[in-house]
Order: sequence, then C-alpha cells, then structure tokens
Amino acid sequence: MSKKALVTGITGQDGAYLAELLLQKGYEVHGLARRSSSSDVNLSRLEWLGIERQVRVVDGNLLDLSALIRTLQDIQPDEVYNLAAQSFVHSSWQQPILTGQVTGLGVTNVLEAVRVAQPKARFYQASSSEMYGRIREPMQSEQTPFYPRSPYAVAKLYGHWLTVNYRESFGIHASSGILFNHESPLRGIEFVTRKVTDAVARIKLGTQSELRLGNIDAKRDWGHSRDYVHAMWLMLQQDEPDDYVVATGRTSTVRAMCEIAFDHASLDLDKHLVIDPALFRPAEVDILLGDPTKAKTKLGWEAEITMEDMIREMVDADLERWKRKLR
Ligand code: NDP
Ligand code: GDR
Repeated sequence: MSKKALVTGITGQDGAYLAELLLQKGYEVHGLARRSSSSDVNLSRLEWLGIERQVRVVDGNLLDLSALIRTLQDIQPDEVYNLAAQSFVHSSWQQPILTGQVTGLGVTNVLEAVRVAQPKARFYQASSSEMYGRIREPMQSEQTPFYPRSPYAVAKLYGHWLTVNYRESFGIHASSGILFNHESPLRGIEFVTRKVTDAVARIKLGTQSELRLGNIDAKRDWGHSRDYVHAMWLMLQQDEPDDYVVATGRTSTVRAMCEIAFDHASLDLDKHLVIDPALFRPAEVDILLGDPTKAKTKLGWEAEITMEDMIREMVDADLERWKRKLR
C-alpha cells in the first residue's frame, strides 16, 4: 500500500515541488486548493512540472475547519504538510487580519482536524526565518530568539508555537521547518527574485525598460525550493518530531542577486534600476543568515543548488516564458 499525503497550498511554489517529490517516492498525493470565480483551481505550477493529472485536488480552505475535518476523515493521510498561507510579507501590512486568520489561526484549524480526525498522521508546519525579524545573532539557529517584524511574521510565530504545543500537549508527530527564503522558476511574481528575473527577461526582449525596487541593501539567505521540500519530507521520516532550520548558510544583498540576473542576460543593472520609496516596508528585516547544522547532522540534508545557479535558471525560464508569449 502506498503512503498517502495531504498537502495544503498545493497550488503554490512549494506545493508543486513537494508534490513532485512525493509522487517520485510513490505516495498518493492529495492537494487542498481553493476555488475562485475567475478560474477553477489554478494548476499552472503543477502543469509546469507535468504532474497535474497525478495530484488529487480537494476543494477546501484553511479557514473552514469542517471541510478540513471531512477531508482528513475521507483521505486518512499518513502525512499532512501545511504549506498554505498568505505568504507575501509586504501584503501582510495591507491585510493584517486575513494574514492572521489564514497564516496564524489556519494552523490551528489544520492541527485540530488532525487531532480530531487523524491523530496518527505526521504533521509538517511551514515556519519561516521571518520569525527572527530583528536580528541579534550573526547566524540564526533553532536556539535564536524570535522578534517578528511584520503581521506575517507574527502570524507565523503563532503557527510555529502552536505546532510545538500540539506536539507536547497531544503527542502529535508535529514538526516545524524554519525555512529561509527559497525560490525557483515557480516563485510568485511579487517576490523580489522572480520580480527581478522576470524584469530581466522583459528588458532583454525589449518590452520593459526599468526595474523598480525598494530596499536593495537587505540581505537574504536564498536557496532553491526543490532542495527545501526534500528537507520537509525528511523531517516527517524521523522517529521523533522536532524543529529544524533549513538554510544555505550564505547571505547576499538584493543588489548582488540582481547583478547575477542582469549579468546572465548581458545587461547593465545600473542602466535599468530605479529605487522606489513606495516599495520600502514599514519595518524591514535587514539580514537573514541561517545555520543549517542541525538539519545536516540529524537529517543528512544540505542545500545542493547555489543561489547563482538558481537565479540563472530563473532568468532562463522567464526568457523562455516571454519568448513563447511574444511568438
Ligand atoms: P505560495 O505563496 O507560493 O503558496 C501559498 C499557498 O497557500 C497557495 O497554494 C495558496 O493558494 C494557498 N492559500 C492561501 N490562502 C489559503 C487559504 N485561505 N486556504 C487554502 N489555501 C490557501 O508560498 P510558497 O509555496 O513559497 O511557501 C509555502 C509555505 O512556506 C507558506 O506557508 C510560506 O509562508 C512558507 N514559507 C515560504 C518560504 C519561501 O521562501 N518560499 C520561506 C519560509 C516559509 P492560491 O493559489 O489559491 O493563492
Ligand atoms: P521576504 O521575500 O519578505 O523575505 O519573504 P521578498 O522576496 O518579498 O523580499 C526580500 C527582500 O527584498 C526586499 N525588496 C523587495 N521585495 C519585494 N517583494 N519587491 C521589491 O520590489 C523589493 N525591493 C526590495 C524586501 O524589502 C526584502 O528585504 C519571503 C516569503 O516567501 C515569506 O513567505 C517567507 O516566510 C520568507 O521569504 C522567508
């Protein structure tokens, strides 16, 4: 009998790569997705990976506990990966209540559904390096204190501690991955890496001339989503649930990341970059740099794809997308 997994956030970047990994490992993969009036479920990322027909999509929303309970009763998954969230930090100041409901309280709904309907399931929570916020230690590990700097980060911290609490209160095999930024050609266009690689493609093809950015001095520890979903899976294969930092251990400025993208397309960043004060955040996380020692020692996990190779892959993918559209 193959194992069954339920992935919330199946239409997002990580949902797609995680589904691909689980299918390769022989899992029956169920994905929770919400419908909208303009489109049925958006399966474009699963289509990009050619797996849309292999994933069983379930209609649902993190805000609807009854639907979550019925979904777990019907599927009886061995593993539940909670990836769904309002995940864009910048939007969380515009939509703080929704962010709290989905990214924070939504975790309670999924954990309650597990507790009520399938307590034997192993649970993964998508926690975030944004929880560290105002950094007081040069490298952030599982022991570093949290200081969230956005409504998103506050909501993630709630979800993180609730996961710890359900593990300790009810004995649920609940693990939390404190993942640092990870990107790919499937990254949403609003995030800075993909905004940059998409702009590079358009500038190269002559349909755009400038790239407007906010704080280019911010530093991030960027890895590849394909690598990071592997760490999620490894956490649920351990005998004991735990919390793990998942990161590369290298940090770069937004500017340095831009230079890699522009250089790859033989373009000059300074001819196209415009700093737009409207894109600065009310409170910024200046630098993130993760210490992945525990993940390496206990899970045998290490990031394999470098930030440079990832950004080049993203530029190539965006060039290909735009060439196809313009044809
Ligand atoms: P995405 O934004 O690409 O995906 C988010 C997913 O959540 C989408 O499938 C979205 O569906 C779904 N979703 C949003 N609201 C609801 C809701 N109310 N009910 C059900 N589904 C909902 O994020 P990523 O794939 O990049 O990230 C996955 C998770 O990991 C997120 O929780 C994110 O916060 C967290 N994380 C991400 C990091 C990163 O660098 N990528 C780092 C650390 C943590 P729809 O398509 O309908 O919008
Ligand atoms: P982040 O990712 O907020 O770290 O959250 P994002 O790519 O949005 O920002 C990274 C840094 O770039 C700076 N920046 C800009 N960002 C965006 N989006 N657009 C711009 O024009 C721009 N200019 C400069 C930002 O100020 C910031 O410092 C991501 C999300 O995936 C979260 O869900 C996840 O939890 C964290 O990573 C870890």
